[in-house]
Amino acid sequence: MNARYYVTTAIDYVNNLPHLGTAYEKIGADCFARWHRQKGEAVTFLMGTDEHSQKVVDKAREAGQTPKAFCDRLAQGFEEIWRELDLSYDVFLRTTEPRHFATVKSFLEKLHAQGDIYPSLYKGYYDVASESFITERERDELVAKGEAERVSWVEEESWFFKLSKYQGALERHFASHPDFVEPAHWANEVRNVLAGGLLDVCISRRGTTWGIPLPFDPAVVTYVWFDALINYVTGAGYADDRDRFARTWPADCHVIGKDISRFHCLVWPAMLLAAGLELPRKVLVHGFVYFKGKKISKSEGANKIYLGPLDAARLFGTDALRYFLLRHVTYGQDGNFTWALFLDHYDAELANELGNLVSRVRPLIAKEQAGRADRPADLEGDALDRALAEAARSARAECARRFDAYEPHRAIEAAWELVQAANRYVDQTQPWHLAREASSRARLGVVLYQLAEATRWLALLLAPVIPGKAQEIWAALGLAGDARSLPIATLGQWGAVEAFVGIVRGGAIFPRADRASIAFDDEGPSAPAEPVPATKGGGAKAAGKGKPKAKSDAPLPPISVDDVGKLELRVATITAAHKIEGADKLLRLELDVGGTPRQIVSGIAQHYAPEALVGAQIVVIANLAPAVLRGVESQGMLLAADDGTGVVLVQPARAVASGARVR
Ligand code: ME8
Repeated sequence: MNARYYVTTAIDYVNNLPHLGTAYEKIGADCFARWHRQKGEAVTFLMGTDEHSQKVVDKAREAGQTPKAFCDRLAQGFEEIWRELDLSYDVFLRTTEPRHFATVKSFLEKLHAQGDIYPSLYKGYYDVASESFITERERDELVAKGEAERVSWVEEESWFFKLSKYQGALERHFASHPDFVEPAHWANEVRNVLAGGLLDVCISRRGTTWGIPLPFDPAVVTYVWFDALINYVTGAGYADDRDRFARTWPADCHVIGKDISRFHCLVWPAMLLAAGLELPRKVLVHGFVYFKGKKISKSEGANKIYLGPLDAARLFGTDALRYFLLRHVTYGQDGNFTWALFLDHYDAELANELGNLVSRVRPLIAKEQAGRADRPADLEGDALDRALAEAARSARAECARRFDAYEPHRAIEAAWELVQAANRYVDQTQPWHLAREASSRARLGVVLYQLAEATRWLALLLAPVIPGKAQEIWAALGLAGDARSLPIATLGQWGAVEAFVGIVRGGAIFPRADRASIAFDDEGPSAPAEPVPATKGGGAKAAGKGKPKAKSDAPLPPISVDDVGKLELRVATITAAHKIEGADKLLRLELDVGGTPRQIVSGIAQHYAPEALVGAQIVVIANLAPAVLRGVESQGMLLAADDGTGVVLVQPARAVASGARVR
């Protein structure tokens, strides 16, 4: 068995905050890292940010910031979102860190000294969106798609890496390592590119200071991809901890998206060969997640169909989102997210199957056996009992096989066989009937123990996928330790636990989704558009594409007094106000609305400084269904007026008690 395991994700460009697609990649890698930790391996899980892109320079200029200040803000936003998604990375690397500069410098010096880097004129196209030097044909394709503005003509004295020199070595590596790139269809694609012959690649950019200077020509900086790929060795300790590097490198698995496979499967291995380092054991290519069949991209994200990964996670729990993506996007293929799909699977599988199992087992043990389930002497004495134990053993073996094979969707399906077997067992044994007769109490004891045992197995089998809920289930069974860090071997034999004790009734682990409380339209939860009345002309734009109606000053049709009665308007006192990372117009306000704290997100950032708002009283619509704006839940909406000269909060004329009703 491999005693160590090093897994990496692509490092994200920081031109915008993460979206559902980038989150999907990290959740997959996190699942693999957690699985290998469960197996008892010493895992290093690396993530990070790719900061030396041209887009950062452009975006920072727009924001009136230095590129570094811009990156600092975004990198922090990335980490906050990753933590919310329960990503268990061990190292987070930013390419602007000194340890990375040191690694890149040492790579460049070695390759230059041995003649693998040489000067020449680059004459060709550059695509800013993908940060790639592109061919004339690729440029024509972008022009045909109406995306000509992405491309610029570049003619500059540059430095080239002798990629072509490694053609033969790469061919031999692919031939002798059939599993180097997976799934197979991606390996074929890369092999075809290789068969077409590799050309040397430009690795420098002139005319900018944003990047890592070439040690042998400090007037130019390293091309962002050459810099970014090296992150995988920096993250293993190449520059700052050689012992750790020796223990960690080579990577066992680079997890990447399908659009960047050539860089990872051809350019990067050639760079490593040139540097005299071992090649990664595997490049695992995943498909794209689309939202309602459309591509989600960061540049689009900000104002078009942005679906922050936290929209689903915040509303239904991080684990619900992780579960959906890992089970319902076949690994290696493209997948689709719609709210309808997500909610249907949430209800059918998490609430009605897994959640229901726990909700059946716990109260019965709490009520009928004072929270205890003791291992019976005749465990597996009955055909039904044996079938359940057998289902657990095969789920465990199959989960292991599928996680090892990077097929999380199949691992979850295997665990689900056990969920369904356990629910069937409840139906067949009818424990609530057994509880009625004194003569069947012994049988009840066996049945409830078997069910607790099946649930225990499920908690650990599913811990790489739904770590938080796995621990909730584990604790609900009165078990010690943390399911998120226990080895899978903790399961032991079927019946390893002598007694489950301290089981209480508890609430639902996955409460059914309350669809009525959130107005979904499959363009994201229909958040209240930013509650700033429209300024003339600007309102429609501010309301955003795809949102139902632009705000307008036109009079509205009359409403009845009953309609007015549906609005719960209350006075609120602002207790704190914060800017929201990456959203120039939004503030997050913490409110006291008569005792219950709540928060709202409001589009008043350009009109009020956060510190000036603390202590102010405002009027809020308190019964508005919650919505998520830029990943932050808004529990209501404030009232504000706009007469064209600016936005003014509607406020009571004198101090009133927080929570007072406004009629
Ligand atoms: O490519 N679905 O960064 P990035 C699934 N900085 N995955 C997606 C996706 C989607 N809709 N959209 C993007 C870069 N991705 C470089 C990587 S690594 C040395 C440098 C994936 O922010 C994408 O394929 O554009 C990539 O693996 C990752 O998200 C980061 O994309």
